Amino acid sequence: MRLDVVTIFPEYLDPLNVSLVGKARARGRLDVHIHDLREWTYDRHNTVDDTPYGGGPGMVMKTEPWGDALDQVLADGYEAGAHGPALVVPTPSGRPFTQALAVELSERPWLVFTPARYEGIDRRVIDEYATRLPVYEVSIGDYVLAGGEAAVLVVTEAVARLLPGVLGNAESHRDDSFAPGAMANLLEGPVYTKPPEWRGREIPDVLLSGHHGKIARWRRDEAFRRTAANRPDLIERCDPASFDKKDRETLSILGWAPEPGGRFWRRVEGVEE
Ligand code: JB8
Repeated sequence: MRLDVVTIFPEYLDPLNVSLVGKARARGRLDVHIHDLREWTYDRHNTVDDTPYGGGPGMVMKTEPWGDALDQVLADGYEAGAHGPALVVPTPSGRPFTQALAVELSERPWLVFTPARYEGIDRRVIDEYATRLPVYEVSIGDYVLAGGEAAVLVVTEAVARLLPGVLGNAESHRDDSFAPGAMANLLEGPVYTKPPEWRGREIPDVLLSGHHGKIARWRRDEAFRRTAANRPDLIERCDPASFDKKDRETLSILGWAPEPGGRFWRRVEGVEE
């Protein structure tokens, strides 16, 4: 896979040389090209922003540097033999970045990222390139960053670990909490390793029992406990047909009950029934 990133902070992308993504590059699975947007400015101050039409706070990134940069990045990529580019635009107004979208992006041969600063990029740039290639406007979560570079790191790591030959067998992704087909899309429970006692804290007995059935049951119960506490939306979204008798008991203890349609809702806390 080829990745291009156009940014006014190229150093922000230095972490792409490290760890899993760095290894994917070293192994030739990932071909990363970082570009400084200011190379496509022609005034003394290397201006990339201007005031917003219609007024309002902040600044907007100008059309011309982005247009010239993307034209050249695309031309150079095609020249180098790349094909099938898609544009990935981090923005708090984008569609949520999910594991399903990571899988979709990992199946593309070439991603071009355009992390912005200020109030974002003049809309005409996105509209122009959307006539030439697929555009993914993505948000990595419901909070506001100062710019899109950190989102590029997040998306790249989520995508790179899905590429063939990047993850070893030991760290295979079948069991990821959000992988399609993971344990009913529940969060994962706690994990433990040696030593068996640390600061007076022991390992749950069941994990030392060697009883694989009981271990699987315990892990599933713990997954429900955590999901109910941290992500009740995931329980409500679950197909109740995927719950067995013990799951229903666990959910009931945690305050959940099936509604007439079968989906589970949490009983309201602090209300005497
Ligand atoms: C300027 O929070 B975010 C995000 C925030 C941004 C830009 C891009 C993404 C550009 N602020 O996902």
